[in-house]
Amino acid sequence: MFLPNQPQTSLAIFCKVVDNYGDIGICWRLARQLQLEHRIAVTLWVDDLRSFQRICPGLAVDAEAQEFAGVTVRHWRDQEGEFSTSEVADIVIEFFGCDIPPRYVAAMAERSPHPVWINLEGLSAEEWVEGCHTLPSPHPRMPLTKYFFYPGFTGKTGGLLHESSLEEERRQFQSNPDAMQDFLACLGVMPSEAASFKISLFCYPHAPVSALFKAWQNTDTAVTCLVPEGVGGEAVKAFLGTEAKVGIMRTRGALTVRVLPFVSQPDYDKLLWACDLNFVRGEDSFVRAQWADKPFIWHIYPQDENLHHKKLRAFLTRYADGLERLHAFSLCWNGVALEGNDGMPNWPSLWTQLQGDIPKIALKAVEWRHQVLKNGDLASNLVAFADKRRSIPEQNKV
Ligand code: TRH
Repeated sequence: MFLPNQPQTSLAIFCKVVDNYGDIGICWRLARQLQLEHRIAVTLWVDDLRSFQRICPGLAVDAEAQEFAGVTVRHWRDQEGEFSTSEVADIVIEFFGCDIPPRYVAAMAERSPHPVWINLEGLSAEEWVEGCHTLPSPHPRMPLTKYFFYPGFTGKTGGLLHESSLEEERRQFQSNPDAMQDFLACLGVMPSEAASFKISLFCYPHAPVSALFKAWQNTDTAVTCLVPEGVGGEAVKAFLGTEAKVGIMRTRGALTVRVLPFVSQPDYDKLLWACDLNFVRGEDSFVRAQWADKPFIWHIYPQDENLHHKKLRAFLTRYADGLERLHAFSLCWNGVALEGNDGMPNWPSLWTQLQGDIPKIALKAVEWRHQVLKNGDLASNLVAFADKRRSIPEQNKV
């Protein structure tokens, strides 16, 4: 909550890029929203500026500190930094339980009042999340308590990242065919491709892309698949018959595949809004697809012992209830064998059935967005939680 006569709240986010772009994608989105909508002075500590620059083209990769879009971005080089209590923020967020520098934690313990310390966890639709959301975890040696904060799909979680201007921006864009056509044209998409059934493809390397391309190639509906450079690996290269560089495209049968550049996050939203079906992955693009009012297929981030299959099923149970064909297609896309059918998936049939349900799935997409937004957005819920903790006198804090 921002009150004009109060000193500006400070907040630090520590982000360790595990791999890919989701960690920094989520932290960057959160940092910008906290600064813009909650007037919080945000410092974002990131270890891998090169990954960051991929989704934020204007960022310098060799700067120790830089101001970018109202956020102070600090290069988190190692665990050796020295920190004074005055450098410690009012609210400290560690993303995905990354280990923040020990001397920063020590300064947190010396600072009065102690900062609100939050561990922002990954997104899951599993039931257990509700029981863990905002649980306190007292530090074993210092007078500090860390709180677990879980994003989620219900009112008993922290909700999902969603900027207050997003709906209006999307509505304006989707109600303006010229704007959509111009946007796609800027990415090199030809009018004939823009007029076809457009699919954006963002998945992990192990996705069964070749099999799906074959199914799309042999249908009677013209399909244009827009794939960011570096995604879809060998399958895209094989279809194109050459290196999958930006601007390369090829048509075989009913399928045209075009390689796009990796674009900024706001432009990636526009791509999702302009397409008819979106294949997304991980966490952030998965959430952005849920705000696009378009059907989407999720490629979940793989985990050992197929732990991710449980997460996938938990989400499909909530989202694809009554949409059996979406459910079946999503399981096969993630390598989960369908009940009683442990052979290779029949992609032409899976695609034909999914295609037949697109109108129904599109209606569900709109309904789902309204349902999830009722829980409030992650940034606002997190600020409200932190404000509540800060209003409790030190001696009464857990
Ligand atoms: O890149 P990811 O696979 O990141 C993953 C997941 O977040 C996963 O949950 C996490 O455990 C793992 O990292 C370590 O997928 P994700 O989450 O969709 O993040 C991609 C980001 O890239 C997202 O913010 C959207 C952004 N993006 C662009 O900005 N421009 C683009 O052109 C594309 C394709 C993506």
